[in-house]
Amino acid sequence: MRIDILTILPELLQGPFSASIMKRAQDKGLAEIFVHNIRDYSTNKHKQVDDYQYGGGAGMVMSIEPIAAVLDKLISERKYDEIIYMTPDGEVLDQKTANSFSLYENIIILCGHYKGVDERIRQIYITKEISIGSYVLSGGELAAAVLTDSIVRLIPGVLNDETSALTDSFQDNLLSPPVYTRPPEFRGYKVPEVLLSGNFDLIEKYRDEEAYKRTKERRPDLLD
Ligand code: 6GU
Repeated sequence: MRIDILTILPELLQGPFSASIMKRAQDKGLAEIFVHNIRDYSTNKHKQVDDYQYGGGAGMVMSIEPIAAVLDKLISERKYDEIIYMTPDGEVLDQKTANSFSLYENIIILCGHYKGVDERIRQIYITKEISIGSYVLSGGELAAAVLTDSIVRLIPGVLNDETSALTDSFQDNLLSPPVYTRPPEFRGYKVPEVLLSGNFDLIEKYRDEEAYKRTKERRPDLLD
């Protein structure tokens, strides 16, 4: 899968993709992530990428032309399954959306800043608008990294048995059960007996029950 990310702050996106699972996915050739600096496409002599908003009011708006220039170049090179705009007024990301995006061949992710992008970019190019929750971030970059991580880990071959996505929280609309490792007792707190029993039927039953209990207590909305 190929993911092209458009941003005015490429340095914000270097860390998240250079370690752990996202790095492994790229090293294995299962994901290709390209970060494009929108500023490189500005024809303005000051490399300006934003401007005052029509109608007045505080806050700058990201200009059409440099964004359109990157998008036109990418679109002319290959077919994209989705052109996603990261914005707090988008559809809130969930596991179902991540699952469906992970089946795509090529996607573009546009990161917004300031007051956002000129509305016509959204009208002309954008096929999906995604938010990562009901709070405001300074820009779309961290949200784009979250979205990319949620997708890349689902690409077949990225995770091994130990990190399998099948047992993730949310994959079956349930939160994960509690987990333990050695020692069997710490400051009087004991690992539940059943997990030490070696009886895998009982262990599976315990985990199913705990997952359900936890979901009912913390996220009853997932059970609806
Ligand atoms: Cl996608 N962008 C920004 N700037 N803030 C957000 C967000 C996105 N999702 C939640 N908050």
